[in-house]
Amino acid sequence: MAASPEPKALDYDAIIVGAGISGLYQLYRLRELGMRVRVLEAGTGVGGTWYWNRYPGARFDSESYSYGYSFSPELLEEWNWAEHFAPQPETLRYLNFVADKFDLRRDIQFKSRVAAAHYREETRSWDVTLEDGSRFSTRFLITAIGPLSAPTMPRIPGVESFKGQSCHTARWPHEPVSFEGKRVAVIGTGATGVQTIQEVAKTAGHLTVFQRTPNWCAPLHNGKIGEEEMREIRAGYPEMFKRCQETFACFLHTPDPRGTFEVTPEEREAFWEKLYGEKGFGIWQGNFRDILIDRKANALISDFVARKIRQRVKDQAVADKLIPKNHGFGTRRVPLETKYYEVYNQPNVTLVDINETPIERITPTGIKTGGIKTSGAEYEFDIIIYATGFDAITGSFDRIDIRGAGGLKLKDKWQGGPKTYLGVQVEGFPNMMMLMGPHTALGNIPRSIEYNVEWVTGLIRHMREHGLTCVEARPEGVKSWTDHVKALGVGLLSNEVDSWMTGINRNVDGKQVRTVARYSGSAPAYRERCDAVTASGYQELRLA
Ligand code: NA7
Repeated sequence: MAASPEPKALDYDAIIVGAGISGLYQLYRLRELGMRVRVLEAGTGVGGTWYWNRYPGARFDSESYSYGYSFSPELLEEWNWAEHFAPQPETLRYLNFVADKFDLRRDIQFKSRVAAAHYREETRSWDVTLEDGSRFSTRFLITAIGPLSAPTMPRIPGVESFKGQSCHTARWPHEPVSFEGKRVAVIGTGATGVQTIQEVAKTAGHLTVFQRTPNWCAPLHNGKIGEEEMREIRAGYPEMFKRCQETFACFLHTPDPRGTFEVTPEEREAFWEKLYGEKGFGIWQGNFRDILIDRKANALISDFVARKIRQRVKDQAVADKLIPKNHGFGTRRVPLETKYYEVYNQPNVTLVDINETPIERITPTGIKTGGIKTSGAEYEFDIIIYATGFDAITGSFDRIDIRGAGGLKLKDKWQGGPKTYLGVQVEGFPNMMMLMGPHTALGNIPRSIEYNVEWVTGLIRHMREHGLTCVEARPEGVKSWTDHVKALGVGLLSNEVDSWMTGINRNVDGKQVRTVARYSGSAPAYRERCDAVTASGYQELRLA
């Protein structure tokens, strides 16, 4: 009798999809285990978010030094941040520096967009197919595809007909774009739109902003970092990273233990003035502990920020349009700004409220609005910028044909909202691990990424040490984590508001109903839960 043929060896031990902050670090860690790893990256370079989002004005809203990797003392020693909130080119340089320093590129395959990943039960492995048809097999499939990486264009008729230059902010060209003397439109006023608008307004001949929903923005207070200051920052790294581990969402800022009504009105006002004058997310993440759960507290802080907007914008009719009416401060992602509101005092900037005059269509020469309260208008533009956001959190998964055991599609599995185990695994999708997937702690993202990567690495190390080739979440583990994530969202004012954080995107079919796709508990609690799983020898998982 002929011996049965040797099963074909797998191409790789692990395939990581994406060479952004999480993919790069996961590659570094798995190499340490001596694994054969391949990173498949759609772009032509490393950087993920910071590779794609080259739009004018793109920068951190987290303090640069709190955003960099913390795992390598040498890296911390060698890299100097030039600004408190680094602009995109600096961050991209940083990530390239990391890739070079750790010689990561030799395991990264660029221009390789993953189209499909199918699990094979016989071999406990994944078959990964690129858009160009090439295929690879791997034991582990690790998604490092980012929660905000699937850009969405608005569903407005005529988008394709525009003859000028047009671009989504997350697909910005690599060549510089000049706005000098140009007629420019920006559609969208989220964190991206705000950064874009304040930059484009500096040079555009005329900038017209099309706003559907205003957001509550707060000052960034960026500044350069001098040599001496960088030395101080470096000396303080251990303490700073320790603090990031202790705060609610890994930022330098964490809620003040006091309630809004536990202080006098004067103390309250003074505290808010102080926060409004300080760098970064303090006013959002370091405010009184109840502003995001108590309606009255939230109304007061919203009123404070509204007064600031009124003071900064000269034309009160315009100020009124810029003040959100359908949600309170901090219940959506707070865009941080540098003279954003003052932009609307410039003669070369016009704000169009598309609730009053909705965009009817994009024309070959510009944008045509219709009128409800006032008559519509026809605008001519040289450039249209779409700052219209992303199919967030699950969108990057939906764009890949991911099928688990028995051919089950992940997209079908997640109908009605994602269901995960610790945000890392999905029942029925063995050996697939998600970095920054749904239901993980996001917050100051590189801090969360480092933890996520280390946890996944620990699990894989455990499997290799015990000769295990298959790991899968159990249904009861998924149910309990998903229920927990949902319970954490109860009572949060942000969960009563439409935004990418509640899974809403009016430009995507099936994303019209709010879902809980985001873990809203504290990062320390998340880590504690995951650490307990490790300590128990991963008993909650099905290992074979
Ligand atoms: P966001 O925050 O989702 O913002 C998208 C913006 O685009 C928002 O103002 C939308 O208005 C607007 N939008 C989307 N579709 C349309 C149409 N069809 N017409 C007019 N306006 C539209 O995305 P960002 O890129 O700014 O930020 C995403 C995250 O990336 C950010 O929170 C940071 O964490 C990094 P809407 O509010 O839906 O009325």
